[in-house]
Amino acid sequence: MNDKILVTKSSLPPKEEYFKKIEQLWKTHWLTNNGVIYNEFEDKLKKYLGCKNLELYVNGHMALDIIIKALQLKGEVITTPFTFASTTHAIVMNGIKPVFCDINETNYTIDSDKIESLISEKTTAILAVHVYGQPCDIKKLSSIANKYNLKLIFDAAHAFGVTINGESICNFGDASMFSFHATKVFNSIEGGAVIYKDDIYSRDLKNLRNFGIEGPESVISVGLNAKMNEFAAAMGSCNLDYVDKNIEKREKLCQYYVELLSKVNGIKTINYNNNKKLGIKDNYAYFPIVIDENQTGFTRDDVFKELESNNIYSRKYFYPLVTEFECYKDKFNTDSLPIAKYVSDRVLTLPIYPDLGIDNVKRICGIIQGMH
Ligand code: T4K
Repeated sequence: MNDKILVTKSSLPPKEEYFKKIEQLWKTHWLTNNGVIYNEFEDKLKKYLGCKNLELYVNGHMALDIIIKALQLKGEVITTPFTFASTTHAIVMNGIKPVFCDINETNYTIDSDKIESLISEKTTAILAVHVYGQPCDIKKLSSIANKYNLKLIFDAAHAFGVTINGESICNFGDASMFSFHATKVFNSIEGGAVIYKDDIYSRDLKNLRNFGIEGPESVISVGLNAKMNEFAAAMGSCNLDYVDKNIEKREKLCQYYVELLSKVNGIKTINYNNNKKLGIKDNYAYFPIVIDENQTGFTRDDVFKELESNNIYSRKYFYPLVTEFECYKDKFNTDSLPIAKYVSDRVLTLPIYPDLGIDNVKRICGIIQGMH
């Protein structure tokens, strides 16, 4: 039996580099709370991303939660049901009602043509997700946000390394969140960041992550503990040196996937060539396929099981839709989400990570082709 292949595998730097980076901690004993490595990592990231304002957090979810608090969102927030639990949980945990908008068929992000009809006097923001690292329709979303005086926030958990006409994807909207979780294109073991436009939010984005503490005798808000520690910052700092090379390796693998799967009628992949024409530089974070059973003669679940029987573990990101979670069922609007439902019922994300190897991609595609 071949070795187990999981949907992803964390990228790690050469261990000597990581050990060298953390060695100083045995001298300083300063392990968290605004440490030296943390500050160095923050600067390095700002340079890499070409952004003005950036704050680091313990993970992407807390970063998103703190954006919502710092920007003082309330009432209703328009968002996508085709995402990881985190996006909706962050909204609901802050006492806000999520209003779900359908997604588009092209890259599965929120359908910007369907947003305006969902805006009410209670709407305070649009929280869109660059799902799989695919950019939302930023131009249209920005113009809607401007027209109705709404905040525009991006859950960019999947989108590290993506650029549009050379500009990092995080530099659009009022604020964006990246996740640096172990499963991401770029990781700091666990971690996250917020990139934001207006300096006015700096104070809250900083103090909310540290119990609202501003000084030894000053607590100015009801904050959380969402600080990134030195070991995580060191991993992020080391991994950052390899992220571009890793994205190149991912690209090659995705090219093979696209080429081999284009031979199977009824399997849809992301249109990377079209993205290139639009000035988008992809990060190849996930490799989602959408399977139309009427054309292929087999379903998404058939492929999932066939791969599993070959020791290959794909994932159904993102099934079920958030609106179908037990905790949300019948609580929020679920009508008018036909594309999200269609995609969620048919999507499968295939294994992708830098050292997956072309032979494994060929094997995975061979198994799928053999089902045809
Ligand atoms: N917004 C969106 C749109 C997100 O997708 C996420 C996270 C967030 C917000 C929140 O960001 P964070 O707070 O997580 O920073 C995984 C990740 O845990 C999660 O970060 C990610 N999205 C989500 C899409 O995927 P699971 O429950 O599928 O993870 P798990 O443990 O099943 O791992 C998946 C595969 O990854 C494993 O089969 C093998 C590999 N893996 C996993 C771990 C934990 C590794 O190679 N190394 C590891 O250390 O959620």
